[in-house]
Amino acid sequence: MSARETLANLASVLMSGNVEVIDLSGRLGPDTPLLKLPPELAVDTPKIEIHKISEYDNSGPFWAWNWLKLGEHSGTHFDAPHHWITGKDYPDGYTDTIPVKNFVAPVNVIDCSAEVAANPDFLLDAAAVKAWEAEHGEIGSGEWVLMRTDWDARANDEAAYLNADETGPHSPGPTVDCIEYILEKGAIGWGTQCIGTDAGQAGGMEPPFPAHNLLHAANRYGLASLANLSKLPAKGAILIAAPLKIADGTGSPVRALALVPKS
Ligand code: 23J
Ligand code: MN
Repeated sequence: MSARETLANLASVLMSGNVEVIDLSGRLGPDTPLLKLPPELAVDTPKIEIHKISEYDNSGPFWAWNWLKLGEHSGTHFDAPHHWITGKDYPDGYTDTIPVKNFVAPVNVIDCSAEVAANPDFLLDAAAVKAWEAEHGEIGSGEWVLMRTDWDARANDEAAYLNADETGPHSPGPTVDCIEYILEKGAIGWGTQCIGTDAGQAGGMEPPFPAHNLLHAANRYGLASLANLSKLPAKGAILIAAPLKIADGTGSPVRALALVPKS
């Protein structure tokens, strides 16, 4: 089938509803959970603010609009390579220089929700990814790999979302060998449903924060605070996640979408 016919078929299945558009983003506002770094670092991303400019009033009789204050790494967001020191030298590693074709790609969804319900510190390792591939098929070059944990159920409660105690945050993520393995397979990026792409305890891994360290060293991308991964098949969906074209940006909130065949 020609590319033209394929796209015409996509248009018709979209219009018929036989391919659904699933919203993978959480709501972005003052109550969106934000990363808290250890206190010795002293600075965090600022709280999100939404300020009204006008709403059909003396400041603008016919129009409503707001201005925003927010960090790049707020809510459901994209991590660009320049975010991490290991990815600092890629000219195409900023939100405004990444090739746009990388914002649309097939997606593999690895369901870890049962493991995470039993253990919030659950780590997905390379052996588990290989076992998943044996069941569902290989991860292809240029594809996303997402870790489904259903952690988005906690997103309306920052304390539950961060899940921190005196030993630090407790949330699931990848092992070092997991990220090494998906990079070997040519994955375009790695995404999770937690505050960042790394596990809560990843600061103690070697290297620290392996998802950030290794993905961005390889000029690959991250997605964090994804929602609704329970609505995606293991394979067969297309992910659309485009960061704002922030000048020299290191990341951006995204409206992440998935095209999913209706079952
Ligand atoms: C800055 C420092 C450490 C981390 C992060 C940001 C993120 O998770 C992020 O949003 O990229 S772990
Ligand atoms: Mn980030």
